[in-house]
Amino acid sequence: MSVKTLGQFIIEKQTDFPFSKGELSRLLADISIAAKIVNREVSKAGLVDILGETGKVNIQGERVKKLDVFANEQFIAAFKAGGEVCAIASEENDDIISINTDISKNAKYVIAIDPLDGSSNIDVNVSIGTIFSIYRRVSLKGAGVLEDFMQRGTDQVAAGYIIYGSSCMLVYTTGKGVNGFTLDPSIGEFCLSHPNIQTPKKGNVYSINEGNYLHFPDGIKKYLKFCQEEDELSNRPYSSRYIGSGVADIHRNLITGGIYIYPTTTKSPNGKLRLLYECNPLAFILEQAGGKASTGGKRIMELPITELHQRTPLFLGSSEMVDVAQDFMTKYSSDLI
Ligand code: AHM
Ligand code: MG
Repeated sequence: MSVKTLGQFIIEKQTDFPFSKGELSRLLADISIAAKIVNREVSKAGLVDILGETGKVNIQGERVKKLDVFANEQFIAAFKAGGEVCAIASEENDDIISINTDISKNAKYVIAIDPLDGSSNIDVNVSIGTIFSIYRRVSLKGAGVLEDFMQRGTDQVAAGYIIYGSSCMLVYTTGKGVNGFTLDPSIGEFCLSHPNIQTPKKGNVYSINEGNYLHFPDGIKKYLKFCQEEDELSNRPYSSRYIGSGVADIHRNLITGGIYIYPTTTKSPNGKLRLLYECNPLAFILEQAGGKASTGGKRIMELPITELHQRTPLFLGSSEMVDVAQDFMTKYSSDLI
């Protein structure tokens, strides 16, 4: 059986971009290397207690870092060394990190990243992920600036996620479909395992933190009751599946069909998730796979962005399921959309 590695695939696809000089390919390669390093640490996370607790010195004499801090440092180091981006925005950093080195001064791109998403699952051996979003810079040269990130999701050049789960997968799009690669640990390579992913038009899974039920808008409360009703024709009741790691919940729903919702709540009137490095990249992937991404009323990728860590409600998944959930919002919570 022939195996296609991520590296081979990227080189083949470079011809999709006739004026490309290989920078985007190199940036994707940098991401995959950092992902392998993070995966190595994630897979031995449980050993931290044996080797030395966070903040203490381990038996090799190194300080043990929290995994999210470690992941942030690895990705930033990879981007600085690669020289393909002139600025980084990370969930872990209040401000952008501008890069102005000799190798980055002609860089065309900026990258926004959530280095380790699913923070509540990091210490309990449950799948976590990395999400990234790449834009062409709008500033002319030198170090990147905040304005480079103030672009709509529709301006993304590429986006993807890595899931550190029962296996490690990298899924990405450059706007020409979605492809998934699984890390083969025996050869240390991401191998094409899910070519041209298409998400089913509908599924029977809904993913939402129902613990917040009392704080949900009426449209969501009614939609959840609809999901739970018996109806043979539409295969209801749907199954409820919520891990609390967005990447894992959304990856499962991408493959099997389903809907993920993080709505506004009375406690978080703008929702919880961040537009730049969580919602936009996931929206780009879902749309490229034939799904939909909305705020419950508006398309995520068309939202204007004015703040780096801006939040938005998110309805993401199989197109027909997102449509139905939006109908409930229009009918019962039109003031919120
Ligand atoms: P994080 O970036 O702090 O990890 O937050 C994002 C995560 C998503 O991955 C997940 O779907 C959601 O927040 C879970 O939030 P909650 O615990 O409120 O349900
Ligand atoms: Mg996050």
